[in-house]
Order: sequence, then structure tokens, then C-alpha cells
Amino acid sequence: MASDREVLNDEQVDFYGENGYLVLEKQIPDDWTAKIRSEIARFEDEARGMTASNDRLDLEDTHKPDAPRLRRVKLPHTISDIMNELMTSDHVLAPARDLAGPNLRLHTSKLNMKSAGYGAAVEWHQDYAFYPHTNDDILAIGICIDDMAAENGPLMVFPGSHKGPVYDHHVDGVFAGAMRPQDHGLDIKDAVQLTGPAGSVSIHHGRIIHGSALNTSDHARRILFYEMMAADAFPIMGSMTRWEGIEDYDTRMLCGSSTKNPRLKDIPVRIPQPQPNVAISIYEIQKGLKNRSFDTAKE
Ligand SMILES: O=C(O)CCC(=O)C(=O)O
Repeated sequence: MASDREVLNDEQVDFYGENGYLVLEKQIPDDWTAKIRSEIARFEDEARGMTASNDRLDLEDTHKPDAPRLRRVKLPHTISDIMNELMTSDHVLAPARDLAGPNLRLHTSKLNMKSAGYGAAVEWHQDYAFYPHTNDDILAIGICIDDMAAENGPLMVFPGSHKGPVYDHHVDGVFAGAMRPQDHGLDIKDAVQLTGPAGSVSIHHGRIIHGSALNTSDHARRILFYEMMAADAFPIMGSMTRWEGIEDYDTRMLCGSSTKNPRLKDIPVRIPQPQPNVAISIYEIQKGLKNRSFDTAKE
């Protein structure tokens, strides 16, 4: 019987089901990655002179107005036409549809910049711990803007962990957006690095444990993430999903049709509340972790 999938083959779909991630090498044509690099240069210019993060740009702790250091462009699809165009292209949506079905809603977008020499680590976590939903057809598509190699802080995942528990991401009762795999019998040696040349696409499941180390190399590691879910996955109360009512929610449909009938799946849920009294940024939230798994930049 002919498959109605758009781009992924059976082997890739089975691999994702079993392991919770996929890497599609060199999927994005070079002209797209080149255009995104020029957009990044524009945002780096914008960071010059800034003294604090704002609702567009998240600054490294070591940022100085005259030596700008940017760690994230927030919601880039809202401030960059090219990143919006890429988000709605088949480069992003076709593999997502093959894995999570035809009806997809955007959760968020972000461009994580791990600059050479100091780009910040992201502590181990599960996205689902930040935004529990009624089902877990939730995934993140990562567009690799640079070559991803062991030395520049690639995304790392624990294969198969998307089928396990949703771990406690709280410290002293407050949501800290991170967990330590070592504290739960997981061996860091079992984590897999998602490496590949610029233009590759990584896909990770909303429940997979993932993180990435400080970039101490001399080349950048930038990944543009589009996080999305099946349209019938609805946020559970207390989820960090922005929710200003159903009309707003429906503006985030990426393809297919919306529904008012959530699909329920029996999965473990922990509500990410109470929230710490910090800016809504994974880097700030994770400062609540007492024992970090990864180093931070010294200067
Ligand atoms: O940029 C990375 O390596 C990790 C990104 C991530 O997991 C996040 O921002 O939630």
C-alpha cells in the first residue's frame, strides 16, 4: 500500500517512534541558511548598546553594551520575514506532519545562539515539563544554521526517554525547568549528540530528555527551533503555554484544521508551578538548579 507520508520513510518514522528524535542531514538549501545568517547579524547589531534583555533578544550573562553577546532571539518568526517563511515551508512542516499528523499548531519559535567561546549551556530538561498538554504529539524542529559537532555544544538527547517518566523539574518546590539525569539512574554516556552539517534538521519529541553544553570551541552553534503540536493537544492548566483565549490560540495554526475536541492520552503530568520570580527565559529559570550538569561561561 502506498504511504501517504510526505518526506519520511518507514524506517525514519519507526526510528523516531522508538528513539524520540531524528536528524535529517542537509535538508535546508544553503541560500536559506545564508539568509538566516544575515538576519542574525542584524539582531547582533541590535544587541549593541542594550543593557538588559527585552521581548526580542535574550542576552548572555556576560553581555556588555559595547561587547554584545546574544544567546537567543525570541519568537523570531514574528520579527523576521525569512524565519516566518521558513516556518511555514515544507522544509519544516512536511516532516512534522509525517510525525504528528496533518493538523499542527505552533507552540513557539526561538533561535538559540551558542556563540564561539561562551555560548550558554541548556541544562537537561523535557519540553513537556514546561508545557504539559492533553496528548504528547509535540515536537521541535531544529534548523542547524552552523555545522554541529561534538566541540561546539550540539543538542544531546537520551534516546527512548520520551517513553519514560515526566521528571520532577522543581527545586525546593519551585519550577526550575531542569532535571539531572544522573539523579534518576541515567548514565550521561548514553546521551547522543545530534551532529551534522549546517542545513541539517533535528527533530525531537516533546518528552525526550535533552540539553547541551557550553560552547568552548572557536565556532558558533546556532539552531532555529520551531516547536509545534497536534492541533488536538491542548495545554493543561498551569502549562507555560501562552493562552489568551481560543481566537488567539487558533491564530497559531500552521496547517490543517483546528478543533475544540482535545485528544486525551494517559501520560504522566506535572504542572510547572509555581514559577520562579524571574524573566520567562529557560536560561533564567534554570538558574534555580542547585547542581548544574554543565559549566557556565566564566567571562
Ligand atoms: O539550544 C539548545 O541546545 C537546547 C534548546 C532547548 O532545549 C530549549 O531551548 O528548550
